[in-house]
Amino acid sequence: MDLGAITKYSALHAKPNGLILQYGTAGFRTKAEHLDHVMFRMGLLAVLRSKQTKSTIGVMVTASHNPEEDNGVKLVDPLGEMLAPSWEEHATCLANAEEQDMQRVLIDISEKEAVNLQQDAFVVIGRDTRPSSEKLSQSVIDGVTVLGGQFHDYGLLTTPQLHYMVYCRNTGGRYGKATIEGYYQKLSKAFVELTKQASCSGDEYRSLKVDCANGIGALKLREMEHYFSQGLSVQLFNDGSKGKLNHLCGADFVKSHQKPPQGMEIKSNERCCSFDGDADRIVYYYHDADGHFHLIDGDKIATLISSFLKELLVEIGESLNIGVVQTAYANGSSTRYLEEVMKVPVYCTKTGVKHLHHKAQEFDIGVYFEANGHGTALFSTAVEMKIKQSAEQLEDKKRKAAKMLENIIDLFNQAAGDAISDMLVIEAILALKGLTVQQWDALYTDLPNRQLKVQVADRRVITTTNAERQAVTPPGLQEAINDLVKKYKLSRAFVRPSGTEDVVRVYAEADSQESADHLAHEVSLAVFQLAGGIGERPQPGYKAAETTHNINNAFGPGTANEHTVP
Ligand code: 16G
Ligand code: MG
Repeated sequence: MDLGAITKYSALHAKPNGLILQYGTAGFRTKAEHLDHVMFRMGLLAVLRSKQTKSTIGVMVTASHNPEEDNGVKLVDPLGEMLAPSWEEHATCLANAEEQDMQRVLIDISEKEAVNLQQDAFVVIGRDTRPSSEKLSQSVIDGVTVLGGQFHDYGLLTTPQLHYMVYCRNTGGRYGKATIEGYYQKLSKAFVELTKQASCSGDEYRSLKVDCANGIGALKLREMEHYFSQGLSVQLFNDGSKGKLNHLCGADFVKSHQKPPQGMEIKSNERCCSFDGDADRIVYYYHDADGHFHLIDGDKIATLISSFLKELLVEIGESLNIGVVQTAYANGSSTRYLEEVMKVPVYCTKTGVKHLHHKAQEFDIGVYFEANGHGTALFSTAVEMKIKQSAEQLEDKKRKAAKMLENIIDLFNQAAGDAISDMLVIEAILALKGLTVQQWDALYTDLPNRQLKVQVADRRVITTTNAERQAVTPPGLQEAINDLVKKYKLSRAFVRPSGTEDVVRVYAEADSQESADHLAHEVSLAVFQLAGGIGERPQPGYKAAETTHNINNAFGPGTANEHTVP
């Protein structure tokens, strides 16, 4: 390590005084102007991680669904997964080190992690379309270079595309070619093969409106469109030519506001979807004949996908172990449908993609989705081999199903949840099953639910267990929630400190919207009283007229607590 050079270059990427940041569920995220030093330092850290794992490491510059002025960075581990937890701590430590402590912190990390500094390092970098991203990714490159690492800058990429590149590079090309064409070709080939077998070929099945959040998804979908146009025609909205990134559009907006994005005309029963700003989340929606808006969230996406996979396995005659992974935010109706109707086992993990991804790896086939639209399906190597063999050996009908499954496996981005890949999977399944968007939506009816936020002096006083479904501290809170839940039918409620905002989140679900609203309000009051609430006491406030059919995981804007659906 050339400590002199590190000190010299680090001073060119100086840390603002007093700024403390934490590597959270999705890396570092804050105002872009505060991130130059973090980018440089993450370049350094990526080199150490690469040396330690003897693998290519990814660095993605994005702040996903945050406003355009923000930015962020996250590191991608060798198999395309999120950075290991012990390294998240190193990232936080390094990002917050004062200039004079930089050398010591770097040496500490290298010693703790037994990094062989003589080892070569390779880092790949991607960025979203934010105005600040190009300069910030240059700072990452500075960090990589100072520590003697090699790099490849992919430039503009969606987050899941960068995960894909890392995965391809570290598996010797077995997963795919680590180029943007490689990605387009792999997914499009699988998609076109699949949709060729669909008997319904009317326009209704083959056209889709896509809201791209004015982000990177628009650029990449436009580049990719002609590869799969034989099977699907996409009409892009919020493509970045006019509007601001994530402003009044995108998956996060649609999900939390329960309404269509600005700039998209929707005719009744037209199938529409929204990506978020870095295209790793997707939700679907439509307007019914009466003009009512219907959201189809991650829970229903997981249901469609896992039901289809299960049906294929039955046709092939394989009894593989398939599991669906959700979080506590999954609507109770989706869990019941999967367990009782589809007979698929369902597991619950803490919020945050890495927890779901990790759990899904335990199955032959693991499908995971958060209600907010983050998710994908993972297939074990043994399953991939088995299905490949079956696609060649079995008799006709079974072979057809095996071939379909083989293509579906190729169509999923198994490195990370991916809006483009998920969209193509969903479109292929709808076409193959001849399902309209309404029929898909009608698989089950969501239980009415409500989310609120409560402000407390220190949200860390709330600790949870059982995948965030039960509060351990403060004392008495869980007992209070239990007593409140008993008052309503089909009810459930939980609270957890947010990992991205300084609030406590409250979720409640019950047999009617009125009951869900009451329960959420009462639980908010319990949090306010027992967990050190600050500001105005939570007020009751939902009127029937203000509710919508499918309030789910609505992390809308709001302060002390939310009373209206914005
Ligand atoms: C982050 C997570 C997302 C989770 C959300 C919860 C990743 C890539 N993203 O955006 O999965 O749903 O945080 O936010 O892991 P909250 O802790 O504020 O409720
Ligand atoms: Mg995102």
